[in-house]
Amino acid sequence: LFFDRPIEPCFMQKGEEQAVFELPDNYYPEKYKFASNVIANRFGNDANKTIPVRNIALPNLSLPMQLPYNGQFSLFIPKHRQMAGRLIDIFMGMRDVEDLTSICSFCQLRINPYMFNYCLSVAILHRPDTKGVDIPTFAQTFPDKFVDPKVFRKAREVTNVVPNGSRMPIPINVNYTASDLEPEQRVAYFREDIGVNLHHWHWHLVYPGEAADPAIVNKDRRGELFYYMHQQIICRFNAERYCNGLSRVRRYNDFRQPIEEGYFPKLDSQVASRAWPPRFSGTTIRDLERPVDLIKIDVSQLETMRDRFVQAIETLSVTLPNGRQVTLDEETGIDTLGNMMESTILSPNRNYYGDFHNMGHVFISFAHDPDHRHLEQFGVMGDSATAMRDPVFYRWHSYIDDLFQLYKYKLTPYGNDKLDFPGIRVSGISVEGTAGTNTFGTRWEESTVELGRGLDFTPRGSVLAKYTHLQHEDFTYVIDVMNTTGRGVMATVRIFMAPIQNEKGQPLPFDEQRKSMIELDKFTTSLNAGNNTIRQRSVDSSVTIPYSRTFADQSTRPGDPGAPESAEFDFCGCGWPHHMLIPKGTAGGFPVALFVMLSNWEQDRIEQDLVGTCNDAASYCGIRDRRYPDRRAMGFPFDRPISANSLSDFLRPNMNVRQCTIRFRDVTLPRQRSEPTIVSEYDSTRR
Ligand code: CUO
Repeated sequence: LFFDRPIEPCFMQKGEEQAVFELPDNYYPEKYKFASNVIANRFGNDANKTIPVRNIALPNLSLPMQLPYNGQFSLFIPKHRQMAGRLIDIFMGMRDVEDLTSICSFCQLRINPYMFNYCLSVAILHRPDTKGVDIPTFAQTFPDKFVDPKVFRKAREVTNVVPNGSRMPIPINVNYTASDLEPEQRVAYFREDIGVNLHHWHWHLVYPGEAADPAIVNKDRRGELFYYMHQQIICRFNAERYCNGLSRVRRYNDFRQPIEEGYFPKLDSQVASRAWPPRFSGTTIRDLERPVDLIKIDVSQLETMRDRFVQAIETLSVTLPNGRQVTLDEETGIDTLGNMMESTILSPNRNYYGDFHNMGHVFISFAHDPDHRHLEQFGVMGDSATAMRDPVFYRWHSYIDDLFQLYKYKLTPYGNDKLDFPGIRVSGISVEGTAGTNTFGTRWEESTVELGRGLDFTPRGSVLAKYTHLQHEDFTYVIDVMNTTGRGVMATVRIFMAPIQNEKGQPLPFDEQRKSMIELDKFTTSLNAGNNTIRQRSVDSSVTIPYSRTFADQSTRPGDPGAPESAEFDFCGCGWPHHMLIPKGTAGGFPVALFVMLSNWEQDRIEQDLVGTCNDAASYCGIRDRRYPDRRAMGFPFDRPISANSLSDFLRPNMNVRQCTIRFRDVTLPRQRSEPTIVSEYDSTRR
């Protein structure tokens, strides 16, 4: 109930077995003092039973309650992070699930719904007694962060007029935020994709930067993963740009210059009853002084943070609060820098290095109202669920990535000891699929998403919406391997793709190409002595999660007919959306290099048990409660400079490359249900 209809009080909704919550008297806020009548009126006799909520000694909620109930919530704003940190703490500290339920039913009526949802999600993810509890995908609870608000007017009409069961899906507008006059619009299908934005929100949910309990933040290599996951987003975005005749994204590195790209999000917050503010083309970020958000910071401070960061890289050492210097070593340097840059509580010296990346988001998101004189909230860059919609997101993160690359350039290129796999030869690679040999086929696809949970104070039932997104035809990698070691061996297979040329058809210099490598898959395989043929399906990618998981619909549950196999699927919402695995390509065929490397698993392996964990999208998301499942640097072998002039010069016998083509067909097909997902009807009584 806490994830359904976020602003509709939990005691007005029916849960399992048609039951309703009965709160202790002191839990009802003033406006709901008449609540016992409400329950009777609303549910009459069909509420079979009431669930009494335990009356507990309420903790001090004054800090999280400072955020206005109908306001916005941003993880990038330090004050909001502190409030959330406190609330997470409270939720984590509850003795058992009954106490947690009790405090939640109190908070749900008083705490900002966005913050409440975030903190409860983090707590459920991390409490031992709530592992495996279902939470609906964020897009169902807050569809207002993902789709054109026109949908909600239609949905209200539909829920009030058309009986449940006869409702037709409502089309969601795509490509509605700008016209063809705006060149950036050509990649709006990527920026505004619901799955892409859900992935980003989920990543930041799984990897919070702040909590009173450091264990929630301190996950294996989380700083490095911050660098790598966002680096991959930039690679993917640049590839999409080349396919659409746009040059690679320009870094936003001069904070005194106007930001050329404007963005008009055309989103409404249903909680705040406000439109998300736009940013006009040519806006320059300004010094911020917003007492309401406890923000007072000058642009020059952002520059100072940047300079200190660069200095740390140049000297390969970090200054600690006590003045001591610590060396950035090859093994953990990137992880430290990731936490310093983001920043998180794991930053070695937050006072000195500041909060560079987060404050960049904040400066940009308040550029339209830096001193709050117009009483405006932040723009889409201020929220991890919406930031990727804005072209400036990629300009900012390109710069962030560039700074990380400064560090990577300091490292010595990998030697043969790291690159070779003696006795193993990759004799051939190819791609097979309906689009043809060595061809990736792409097109548009129409899928449905459930909105019913996100519609407060409307009649119950399913409301489906249709949205159009990129899709590729399924394919299989076929890799021929000769093993001359004379015995069986275990190998890690790494598969990357990179553009060969830019938007003008000019070949990419190798150093740029290796930094443009998109990870497509990584898996372990056993090789027999002699010849082997490895066949790996695109749907099994370690980067992506299936559509059904991106849009996890709780009305199918593990064990139900047509439900996903894994009993853990609810928590595994982090993962690149599978429909975005392959860039769009072009009608004439966009050439890409497909690269495969086999490395010695004995050198890559991490000893751990993976039973019952979400481990199928580990490349960008890691594995819940486990170590990152690969000992090598993320992005290996392309994360460091390479002393070769071309990809073919770089090749070792245990690697191979194949030129492939991405061919786009401008047709829209309904989703083919090769995997179980959408159910036609959403039934709020099933959990
Ligand atoms: Cu994910 Cu800037 O960190 O958005």
